[in-house]
Amino acid sequence: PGGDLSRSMIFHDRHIQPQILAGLNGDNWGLEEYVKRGGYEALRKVLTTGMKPEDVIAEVKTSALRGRGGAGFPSGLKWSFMPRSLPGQKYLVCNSDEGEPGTFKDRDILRFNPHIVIEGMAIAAYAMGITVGYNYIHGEVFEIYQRFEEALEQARAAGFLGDKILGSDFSFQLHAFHGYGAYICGEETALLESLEGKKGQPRFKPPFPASFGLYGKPTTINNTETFAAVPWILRNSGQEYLEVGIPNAGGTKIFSITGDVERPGNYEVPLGTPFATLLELAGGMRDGRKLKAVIPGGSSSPVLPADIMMATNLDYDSIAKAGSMLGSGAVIVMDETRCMVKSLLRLSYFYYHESCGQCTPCREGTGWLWRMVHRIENGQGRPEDLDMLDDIAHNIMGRTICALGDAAAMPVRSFVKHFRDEFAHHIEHKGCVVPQYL
Ligand code: L3W
Ligand code: SF4
Repeated sequence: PGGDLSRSMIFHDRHIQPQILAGLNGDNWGLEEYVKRGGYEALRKVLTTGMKPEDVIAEVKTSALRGRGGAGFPSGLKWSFMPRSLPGQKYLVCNSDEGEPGTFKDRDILRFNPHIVIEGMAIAAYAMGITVGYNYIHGEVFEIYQRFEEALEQARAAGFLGDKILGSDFSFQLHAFHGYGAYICGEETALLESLEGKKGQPRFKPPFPASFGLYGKPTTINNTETFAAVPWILRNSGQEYLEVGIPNAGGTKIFSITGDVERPGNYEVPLGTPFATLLELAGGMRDGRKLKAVIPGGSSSPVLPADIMMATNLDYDSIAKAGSMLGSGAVIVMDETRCMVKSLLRLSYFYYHESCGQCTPCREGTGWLWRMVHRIENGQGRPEDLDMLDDIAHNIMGRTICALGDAAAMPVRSFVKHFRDEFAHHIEHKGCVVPQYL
């Protein structure tokens, strides 16, 4: 990893320790070391001190933990959707199909601290009355899958997974699943299709997985980092977790910072940390260059110009107010040497390539967007192209089965909105305003 895994920081005049990456050195991922760090204490507390499932859900609700995969949906609320008393099979699924350009936090959690995810999933399963779970791991990171399998074996051997965990009446069987490497399989319903052995294509929602999930059974899906937050909440308290972050968004968040910074990597900081602080932690701008723009939440989130970003805090509501999304916390930093047309060309090709092809606006529209940006980049743009780009993107949004359509459209609209002059210069002068691209 590029980042410092165990850094602590001062926030709101308090010393905040990382909750997920604390004490990791790259070699201490195993069970013994995890237990030495206080691992599985939360599960023991939940199962052996008479905590009821509804007490666990109440604690998670108090914590204001929000989904770390991109949507920021309140986790306690999601858990409460599970019809616990309904007879029949129910499933728990961890979405480790990390594929968002810029995001690489889940693979580091699984590589350096896999037991924290296992413990979080076991607690979640107890809270929702679930007996079977799967961790769907992105297909392009095979060694992470192997590591997780190893951690599962350790947990089973030590009695933290399997039948009658820690002598209680609670049993939970957890399995690892090696995904296929398609971006769309990170969309929760496509993931379920893929887990069932079918082609990974999104389903219509509703019904949500909470009622019709894996094999049509009630299923709760959370992101890897979301599960990893759970042991801290139960070991300490929901209230303490809430106080680490800000109201309506408790705890810390791992930000994957990349691009033109001195020290790219994963940084775990409290939600609500100013972007300027994260930039400083990452060593500032590379070679002392000037900040031009930031994509704050992975490639699906709208780009923001430097002045807006430097005045923004890293939490769901602040970034939404600034006109973008916290998303999965992938912060892509671009300096003054970056060409916005070329950058958008890369992004729009990605969505065109990854569209599953089920809906016409996404299948055709992503191709149109890419081809138009391509011609602007190659000096064949037309003056009317900028309005047309916005029009096509507008017509994709909200008209597709899953969020990939919006994710392809939003960057286009934001790049053209904030850097219109640069696009217009490309069209008029058939070249770039940025010196090295001339
Ligand atoms: C039951 C209801 N459940 C919502 C559940 C729903 C899901 C969660 C959030 O997209 C975003 C997307 C990407 N009854 C419910 C309900 N739920 N209402 O709550 O749902 P939703 O639809 O708001 O979001 P989503 O479909 O999960 C996720 C964006 O994240 N994104 C993607 C990141 C990619 C990665 C990665 O590669 N790892 O994280 C980044 O910004 O564009 O907007 O569970 O079932 N009434
Ligand atoms: Fe597939 Fe795109 Fe439709 Fe999603 S929006 S279902 S990726 S075609």
